[in-house]
This record gives sequence, C-alpha cells and structure tokens, in this order.
Amino acid sequence: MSVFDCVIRGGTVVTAADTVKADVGIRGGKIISVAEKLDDGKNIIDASGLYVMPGGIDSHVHLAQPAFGGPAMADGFESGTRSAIAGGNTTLIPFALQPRGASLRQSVIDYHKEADGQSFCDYGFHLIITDPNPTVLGQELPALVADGYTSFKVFMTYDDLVLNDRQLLEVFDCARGCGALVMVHCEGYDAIKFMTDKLERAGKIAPYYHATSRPSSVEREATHRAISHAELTDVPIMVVHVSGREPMEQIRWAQQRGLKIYGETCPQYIALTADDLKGLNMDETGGKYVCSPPPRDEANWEAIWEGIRSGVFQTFSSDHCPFYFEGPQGKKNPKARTSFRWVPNGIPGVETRLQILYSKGVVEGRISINEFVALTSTNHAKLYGLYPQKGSIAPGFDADIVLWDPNRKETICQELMHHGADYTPYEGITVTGWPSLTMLRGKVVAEDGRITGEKTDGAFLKRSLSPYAVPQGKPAWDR
Ligand code: DUC
Ligand code: ZN
Ligand code: ZN
Repeated sequence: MSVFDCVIRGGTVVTAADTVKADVGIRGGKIISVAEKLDDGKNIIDASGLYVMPGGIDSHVHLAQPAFGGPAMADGFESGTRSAIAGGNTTLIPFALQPRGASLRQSVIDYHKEADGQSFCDYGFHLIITDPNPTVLGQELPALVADGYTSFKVFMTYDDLVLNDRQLLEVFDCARGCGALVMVHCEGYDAIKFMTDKLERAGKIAPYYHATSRPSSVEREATHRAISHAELTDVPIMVVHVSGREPMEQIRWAQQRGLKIYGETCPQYIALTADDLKGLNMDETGGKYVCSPPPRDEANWEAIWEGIRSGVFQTFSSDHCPFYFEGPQGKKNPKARTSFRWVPNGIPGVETRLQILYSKGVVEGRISINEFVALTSTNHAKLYGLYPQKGSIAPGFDADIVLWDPNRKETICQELMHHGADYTPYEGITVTGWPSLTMLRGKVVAEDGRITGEKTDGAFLKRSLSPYAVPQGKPAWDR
C-alpha cells in the first residue's frame, strides 16, 4: 500500500521563508512530508519547472452582498469561488454584512445559506458591523467571535454603512474585549458628500469624477482618524485597500511609533489609474473602474511598492467586489448615467490577483518570491486566525497548493475569466506567471483553466483569534 495518496514531484517548493527543490507527500488531505525524494504515491503529479506554493488566501472579497443599496452583485459563492480556484486560490474570507436594524447573527445565518454547498474553495466570514447597538456589542458580537468569526469590518463612509466616531470607538473597544481584529475602510464620509454635491452641481457627473470626489486627502484624514481611535482604545486594526502614498505614510508613521496598525493593498493600486475612469473620452466605459478608494496614478503605484517592500503592508488582497457592466444591474444602468454617485462601487479581481503581483513584483524584481507567498497567502492565514492549518507547505498543513508556471505569459482578458462579471478591469494587461494547477485539501480542483472540482468541495472555516489582535497595553482611560 502506498504511503501517500499523492506525491507532487520535482518542483520547487516556495514558502514565505524558503525556496527548496523538494517533493511533497500528501495523505488524507494533509501535507505529510516535504523531502528531497518521495516515491511512494498512489498518484504522482509532475511539477518539474513549476513552483509549488501554498494556495492563495484572499482575505478581502465580497460575494452575494446586497450591493451597498444598489444593483445585485455579479458573483455569488458558486461563480466567485470558481473564479478564485481558477486563479490559484484555495481560501477566501468574504464578508457577512449586517443590514442596519438587522440581527448580526441572522445575517451570518443568511450568508451561510448562500455559501453552503456552493463553494469550490474553503471560506470563513468577516462580519460587517453597520449597527453597533448594545445588543450587537454586548451579546451578538462576543458570541460570534467565540464561534470563529474573529474579525470584522467597519466603514467610515457610505450612507448605509458609515459609523460615526463614537460608534467606531465603541466597536474598537468591543473588539479589544473579545480579541477580534478590526478592518477599517478609511474614507471620510462628510468630505466625500461635500465633494459629490459640488461636482454634481457643476455638471461633473461622468464616472471619472468618482475619483475626484474622494481624493487622497480624504483617505489620509480618515486613516489618521482611525489610527488615533485605535491608539485611544488600545486595539490593533487593519487599514484595508490602501490606495497610495498619503494613507501609506500614515500607517508607516503609526507603525514607527510602535502601534499595531496593519496595512492591506490591492492590484488596482499598482495596475490601474484614475485616468482609466475617463473611459473612452469621459464616457460611461470609465464606470468599469469605479471602486473605492479609487485608483490613483503611477507615482502612487511607486508609493505602494515602497510600502510593500518595507513591510508597511502585510497583505495583498483583491477586494473582489464584482458588478456587471452591461444591463439593468450594470455599471451603466440608467440611474448610474445620471451621476457617478450611482455607479455600483467595486471591481472583480479574485482571479487575477496572484498574476498581477507576481508579474509586477517578482518578475520585475521588486519583491522576492518568498515575499510574494507571504503577501498572498501566509500573512492572511496568520492575521486572520487560520495558521498553522493554512498558508504554508509543511507537514501538518492542509494540502492547499498551487503549482505555478513562472514562464507562462498571458494577456488578461474576459474570455479567460471564470467570474460572473461581464468584463475584467485588467483586460489587455500582459503578465508573466500563471497558475497551472490548484489543489484543495489534496484534491485537484483546477488545472490549466479547467475546473475539475465541485461546488460542494469548499468547507466553512471556524477561525481562531488572531495573535496579531492582542492589545498592547491599556486603553487611554486606564493608563
Ligand atoms: N469597499 C470595499 O471594501 N469594497 C468595495 C467597495 C468599498 O467601498
Ligand atoms: Zn472598503
Ligand atoms: Zn472590499
């Protein structure tokens, strides 16, 4: 009888720490052995010329979400997770959003109904807190954290989602009490509203003005405010989807003061610019790129690289938040044509995250391949309570593996995508490096763009408390 169900033979194993020529032996969905030569496998997968890396973990995706009050999303769990595995990912952490006035527990139950039996990869849930009333803070949140929903997101903008400063402080304080990690969307609500009204009155309604309405200063101010609240309450926070220099410098400043402030950035901030929102001469095609914070410019790409290389950012996520371009639910629906204010906010990207970072980062010599693995897999597992089950290649870890072809050159296009959206914002970008096989807990679920897994393969992940969410000292009122 064979010792291993499967041996991945002849590849180069890459983790956040090491790069080594080795075989990987798998049994019962787990990695059992990583050694120079392993023979005894029922199945042998030839990985010569390929990197053997931990499957991508994308800790920032939106699936089946009631689109911030607007049109329906282009991806539920089935198409979103299919797209994820085709792109070399094995775990997603989407959001369970609490509509205002609703029970948080009920919202989580509803998202489970969306995901159960509909997921090609493993998944957990972050919670989005929109209504931090005493029942939510005193009862529902602590109970949900104990049940494995160990992180939540709060918003500093959007009519349906925004929390005021007092509410932010209350949520931070509650997170500290239950040991949860808070993700913060840092853009200032009033400044955006003010700018939007001014632009609309001046007739500036094209999608491009979405970017004008929320400039870097608006993101910088909110980032600083969130950091100050985190310091006051003594709670670590993750600033998500950082778009450029100004917010990056705020996070770096906080980190240099010894505060546990973490940073996330995304492909759109190294591959798209605000000029993309101009579309074909300021028409509605620019709506394809409407997301928040908006893409900036190439000088800001450089600042993002500075933040990646110097460790200001721990995670590189897609912020996959897909909408259609065409049709009544699309980004150019009749209402959206009356003002950028109504263009659904978000872009697809879960399937192209790894390729964009690998190509622009590793191939172009900006980061090492080990940093690539840390930014796309290991650090997500560590920050969000999935380590040491997920995020590395070593005995005891789930056999979640991507075989990566470092030489495959592709031009990203909609025809290659498996998502529900009818476009990709990265159309026409040529990348070097592409996933050739994705394995979830020992099962090959995607191979060369072909889906071999099933929508029942994915399992819910009850996550541990993040070791990175441990408070540092005392809150300001207790020092
Ligand atoms: N924030 C997100 O995190 N995703 C999409 C839109 C947004 O504002
Ligand atoms: Zn956000
Ligand atoms: Zn998001």
